Amino acid sequence: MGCMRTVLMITILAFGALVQAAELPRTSAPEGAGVYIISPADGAVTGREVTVQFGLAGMGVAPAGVDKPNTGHHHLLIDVDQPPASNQPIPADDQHRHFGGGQTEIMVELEPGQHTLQLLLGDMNHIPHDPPVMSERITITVE
Ligand SMILES: [Cu+2]
Repeated sequence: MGCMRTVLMITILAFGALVQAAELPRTSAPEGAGVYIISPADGAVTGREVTVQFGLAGMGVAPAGVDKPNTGHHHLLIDVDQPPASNQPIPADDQHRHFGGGQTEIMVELEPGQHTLQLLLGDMNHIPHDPPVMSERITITVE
């Protein structure tokens, strides 16, 4: 058991070094930039089809791949406990949804129960800005 833990620790340390070595250039975010969920409200009780409206202050929305200063595109993190690494492209899966078309409102279908929602802006390459532009994490109950 102790041995397994040591191996795990070494693996984690090695992975950390690898990630650092592969660090990608980041796009800086202007001071005071912020992203927030307009709707639903924190603590809201909703149906299974949830319309999420994205708010952005101090920056503009641009589709993925568009190189324009002080812009980015939205990513919705669903039930994500640990925000993704800030020096790597944001993963793309059911829990990390990309809106590379520049969408500012979307509809998601969620299973009944409690869910958390959080927004994270990404640059043209899907990498979080420096510093990351991330919203508060809200909790909703889907009935
Ligand atoms: Cu993206």
